[in-house]
Amino acid sequence: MLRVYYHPLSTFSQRVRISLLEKDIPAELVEVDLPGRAQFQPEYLSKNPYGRVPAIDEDGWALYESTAILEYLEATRPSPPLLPPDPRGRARVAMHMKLCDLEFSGPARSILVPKRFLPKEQWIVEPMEKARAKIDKHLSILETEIQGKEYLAGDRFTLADVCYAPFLQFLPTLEVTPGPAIRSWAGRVVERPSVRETRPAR
Ligand SMILES: N[C@@H](CCC(=O)N[C@@H](CS)C(=O)NCC(=O)O)C(=O)O
Repeated sequence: MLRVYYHPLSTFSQRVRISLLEKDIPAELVEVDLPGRAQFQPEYLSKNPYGRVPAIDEDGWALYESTAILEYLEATRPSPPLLPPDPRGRARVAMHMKLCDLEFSGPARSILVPKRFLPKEQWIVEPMEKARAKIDKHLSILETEIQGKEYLAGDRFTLADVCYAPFLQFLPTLEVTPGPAIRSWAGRVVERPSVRETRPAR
C-alpha cells in the first residue's frame, strides 16, 4: 500500500498529489499536522528525518523529497507517462525540474511563506525583493524557452510542469512580471483538473 504524507497547504506535497491524480494511483493520504509540529515527532522523522512533507511509505519503505518521489512513481507506475519516451526529452525534463527548484520554487518560498502565513509586520522585505528579482530573471529565460510550446517540455504535460504547477498558482502573489508565453502556459497548467483539485485553500 502506498501512503503519502502531506499537508493541504503544502506546495511541495501538491506536486505528489498532482501526479497521483494524473496517473490515477490509489494511495492513502496522511495529513501531517505541520502547525502542531507533528513533522518533528519521532514517528514522522522516521519517514523524513528533515521533518518536511511530502514523504511516502510503500510496504515499509520510505522516501522523501518531492522530485525523487515523482520519479519513483513514474518508474513504478509508468502509465500514463509524465515523461517523454526519448533520452533527450527526458533529459530536458530533468533539467527543468532542477531549474524549477534552484531558480523558482526556492526563491518563491521566501516570498510565499511570509505572504501566506505571517502578518505583514513580520515580513522581512529585503530578501523578498531579492527573491522577486531572481524569479523575474529566471522567468525571462523561461519565456524564450517556452515560446511555441504547449507545455514546458513540448506538447505533453510532464513532470517539469508538475514541479512548476503549485508555484504558478501563486504568480499574482509573487508580484512578478511573466511574459505572454509564460502567462498562457501557466493558465493551461493551473486549469488542469489535477491542479485545481489539489489547490491549497490559501
Ligand atoms: N525540497 C523539499 C521541500 C519540502 C518542504 O519544504 N516542505 C515544507 C512544506 S511545503 C515543510 O514540510 N515544511 C515544514 C517545516 O519546515 O517545518 C521537497 O521537494 O520535498
